[in-house]
Amino acid sequence: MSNDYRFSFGPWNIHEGSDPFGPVVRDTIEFNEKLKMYKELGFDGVQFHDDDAVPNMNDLTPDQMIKEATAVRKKLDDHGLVAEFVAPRLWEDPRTIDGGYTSNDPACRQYAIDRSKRTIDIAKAMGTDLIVLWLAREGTYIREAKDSKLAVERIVEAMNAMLEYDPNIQIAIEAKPNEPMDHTYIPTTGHAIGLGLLTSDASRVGTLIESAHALLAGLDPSDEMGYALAHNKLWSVHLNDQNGMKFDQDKTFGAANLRGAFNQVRILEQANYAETGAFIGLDVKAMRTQKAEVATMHLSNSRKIFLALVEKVRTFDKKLEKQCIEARDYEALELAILKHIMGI
Ligand code: XUL
Ligand code: MN
Repeated sequence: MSNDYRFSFGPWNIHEGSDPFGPVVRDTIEFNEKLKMYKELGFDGVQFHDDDAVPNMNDLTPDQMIKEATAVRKKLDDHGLVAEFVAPRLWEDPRTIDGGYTSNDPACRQYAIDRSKRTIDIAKAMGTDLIVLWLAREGTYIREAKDSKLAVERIVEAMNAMLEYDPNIQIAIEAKPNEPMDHTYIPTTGHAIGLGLLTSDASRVGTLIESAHALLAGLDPSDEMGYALAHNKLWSVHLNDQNGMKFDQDKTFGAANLRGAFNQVRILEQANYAETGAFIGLDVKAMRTQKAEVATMHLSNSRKIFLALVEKVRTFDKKLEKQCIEARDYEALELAILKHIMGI
């Protein structure tokens, strides 16, 4: 039963270990080498930023860029892999220092929209219609720097340009409340779904929910997922974990809060997420201390924990659950859940 889930991750999830306070601690693994690891680790889908697929995309003509993306698709085919989504990387270019779609500079806003159209070209060439928007710098360090109403309107304008550019693409917003910004304009799932309603085609705007991002917003990831599922708008997930309100940690799924992880799996199971064909993406990061030869364990471990929790969810005594709920005895239900997760 449990093999009905399909798993994905991005090349950035195999990482050299640098952080804001220190340099790399592991050698770079070439993209082609990473591709060989996917199946071995139990993964079928590859998540991309546009320049993960075509690193020099800003220097290429549209035709050259599409040619390179098509070659990447061929490599994926050779490994039995598929591209799950492509996301415009709008936070590294000098023109996106103060955001892309919400920059105060019209030339920078135009760059962000043009770049997003190139992302769509790459996605099409790689055989996917799913575009993920992590609105990294669409926010402020100080409130007075931008107009928050206008900023939302500008994000909508950019999304409309994308939706009009290709009639088949679907945009999944990956909400995150902070980092790198003090505050972002689309911090939660509710904001993302509301934003979709302002666009020219709300039916093509959904969400990708990341566990750590929900936790950084002070919210429960499983309830965020339930909210999106109620709208039929959970189109991907970035499962991981987060130990309290600090920098985005991207820890192994379940490593900080196993019960929280159980509840994320539970809501996905209850909503038959696997049947939608959407992937279980794992946006996890190896600890900096990890030696090169074991620097992919966070990925296979997260997958193993997910599948173990699927079994836990499926084997929980539903009769007991019903009885406890009917009797409003949530203490008994809580103990039963904890004992079941602990295997005692
Ligand atoms: C940022 C984050 C990104 C997105 C992809 O916190 O999670 O890696 O998942 O752009
Ligand atoms: Mn993510």
